[in-house]
Amino acid sequence: MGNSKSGAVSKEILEDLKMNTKFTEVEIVQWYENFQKQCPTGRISKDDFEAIYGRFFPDSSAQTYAHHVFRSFDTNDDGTLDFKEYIIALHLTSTGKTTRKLEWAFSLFDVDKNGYITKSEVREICAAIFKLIPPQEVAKLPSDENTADKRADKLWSYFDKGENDRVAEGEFLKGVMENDGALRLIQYEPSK
Ligand SMILES: [Ca+2]
Ligand SMILES: [Ca+2]
Repeated sequence: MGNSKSGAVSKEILEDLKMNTKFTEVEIVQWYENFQKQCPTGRISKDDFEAIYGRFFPDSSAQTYAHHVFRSFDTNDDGTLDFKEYIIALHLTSTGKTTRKLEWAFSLFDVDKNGYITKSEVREICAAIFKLIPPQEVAKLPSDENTADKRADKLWSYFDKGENDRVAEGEFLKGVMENDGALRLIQYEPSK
């Protein structure tokens, strides 16, 4: 029990984060201090997370997507993000086309966490992604991806599966790594 109020990030978490992210010790320590200031309880609730996320998408609705992102980061399923979950989240969403990022994308699409992605899960996440896209950008999308369902159909076609089949993690990673089109459709990056 002793030093739990010391305010420093624990050695165990520090080592773990240094190993699992590209962040340096100095960065991690700094973020921990910020995290503690903004979040004295040491936990981010789902509502807080959705509010933070929403600020990045002022012209669209980020709540549904943020809900799924939160679920994918809350790895211990306790309904809050602790510092470690938060930093892993930052890391995964700020890096490029890495295997870890794609593994995270898989967990985002695997809504019921059963280790497989179904077409209906793809539809659900595509609908959430679609709400992130401001209307003026939707108007410019190609005709085969300008609705959530069309986007889901197009993305699903890269995995070469039937409507009722399911996609395992390895198949998902392979499909996305081998097809830039699929990589583009699993995410939405604001255009500026
Ligand atoms: Ca958690
Ligand atoms: Ca699933």
